[in-house]
Amino acid sequence: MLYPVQNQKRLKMSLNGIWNFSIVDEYYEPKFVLDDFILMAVPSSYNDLVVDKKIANHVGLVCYEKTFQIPKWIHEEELRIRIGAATHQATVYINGVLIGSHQGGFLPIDLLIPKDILDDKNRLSIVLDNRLTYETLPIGQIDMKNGVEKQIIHYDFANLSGIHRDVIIYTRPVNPIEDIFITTKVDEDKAYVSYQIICDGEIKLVSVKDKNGLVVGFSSDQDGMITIHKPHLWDIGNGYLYTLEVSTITDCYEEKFGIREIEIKNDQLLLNKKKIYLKGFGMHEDHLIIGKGANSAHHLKDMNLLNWIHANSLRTSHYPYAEEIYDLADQLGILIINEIPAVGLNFWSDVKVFTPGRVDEKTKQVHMDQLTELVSRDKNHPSVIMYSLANEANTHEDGAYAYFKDIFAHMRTLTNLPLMIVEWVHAEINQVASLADVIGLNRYFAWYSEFGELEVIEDRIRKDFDSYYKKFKKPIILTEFGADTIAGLHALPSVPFSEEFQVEFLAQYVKSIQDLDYVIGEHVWNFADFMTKQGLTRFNGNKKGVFSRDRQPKMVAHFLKEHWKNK
Ligand code: BDP
Repeated sequence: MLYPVQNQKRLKMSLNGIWNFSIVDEYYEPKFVLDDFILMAVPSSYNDLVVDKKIANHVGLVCYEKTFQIPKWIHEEELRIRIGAATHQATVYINGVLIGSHQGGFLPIDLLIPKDILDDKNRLSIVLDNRLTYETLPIGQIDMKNGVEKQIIHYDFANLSGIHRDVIIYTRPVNPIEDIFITTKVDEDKAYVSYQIICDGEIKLVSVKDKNGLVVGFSSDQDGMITIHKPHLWDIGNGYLYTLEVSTITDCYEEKFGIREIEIKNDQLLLNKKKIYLKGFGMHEDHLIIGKGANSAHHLKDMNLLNWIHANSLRTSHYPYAEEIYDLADQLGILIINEIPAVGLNFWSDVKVFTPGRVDEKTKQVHMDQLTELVSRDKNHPSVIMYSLANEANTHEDGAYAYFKDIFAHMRTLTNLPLMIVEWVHAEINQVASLADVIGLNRYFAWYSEFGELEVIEDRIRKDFDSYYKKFKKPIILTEFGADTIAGLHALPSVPFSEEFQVEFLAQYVKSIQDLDYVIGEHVWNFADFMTKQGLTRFNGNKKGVFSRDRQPKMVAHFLKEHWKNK
């Protein structure tokens, strides 16, 4: 799938802005104009924009509506609509006619607009259903309470809902370039750029241009290989990008790519044959007011903060992020572990998760479909160095291995990049981690267990990590460690929740892993405070951020900046 662009052959129009919005019932079909609506911003979550709790906490269906016109001079071209992401199921109608639907709130919806349903003025209706079940990712359950549907979720971020990414109408010419696949290989002072162009039209020229627009190689084959002499490698902090320019008789498209090699060798992570260590965060798409809405200024600010703190990487916990994040990471040389929303696959109780009727064959199919869509979307981003196939699933259950065996096998047909699974269970009972190339461990000693006892951390971590390494012989990333911290709360001596305690807590963790050779990275939980469902252990959200929700540093940010400076 190619991202919509505007160029000499393609036109794109943004439908972002203010839409009409209403809660609707189960049987709603947008036959007529919404007559009872409020105004809503797109892209954004609707939850924090409104003042009405009923809307903010709504579980079920809503309708977004907007009118648009298409210039009469668009004749031959195909018309498409693309919604970057909408939670979690989106059904799209134009002038009351259904044109398609999509399940999965963190990946794009791309649909053909049949021209014969268009009028001079058109009404676009997008009906969203934010309910999560065993046949969605993330999974969830719906419960009835006093005649009202309640969403049960087993993961720790708010089910912020809405049209979260750009809505675009775009054209493609006759015989469009459907897709471009690029892989690169480095051999001494040469790079081989293999490409495949999916297109029915005749290819005129395929050229590779360097950062300055100079042609460094070309071909006229549909599938081929272009050799680049003395290539500039894509690297951390140096996101050197080439462009593959394709022109056919009817179409043209420019796809950016980087030349870099990722490898796991002798328990180390290699970038361009050099050992690297991941420093960074598990993050969330989560901001004041706009919630999970994509916003260029927020994206860039987050990248600038990563750079300031000397981080080199992030995990898209716990779902694929907006494409712009990957574009920025490509340009800035930031590494991304790309995670699918397989989160909540454990109930923090003895209840079995991997069993028929819960997480079963149907869930597995959804999981696989989303992986296919994810790789299709992100395959050419040099910043993506690894995929994470689940976060904290109950991998000790008997059903888990059969489930994940198929998930990993499927993913290996889609990508050659290393695959990771992020674990909470202990090594002895883990039945799944052998399938992964890299194991992520989320650990909260001195927080969820032995609360406040900083002195236990080192011993617990070492024993736990060593047992993982001994059993699985795979490199490990400390994918989560953190303590809730109220910005501005100070205490000497420190107490949990104070900024001083967060510094001491993180310092203990990084010290515990510093001489474990098989540890290939540390990602603090979390980059910034974020919204969760309300609960006794959540004071208006999760406060484990190194930055506050409005992106101001807590004390610990300065500690990490210093710690990562020369690491
Ligand atoms: C881990 C989860 C993460 C939570 C974190 C926490 O992976 O999503 O936010 O714990 O409790 O279990 O802060």
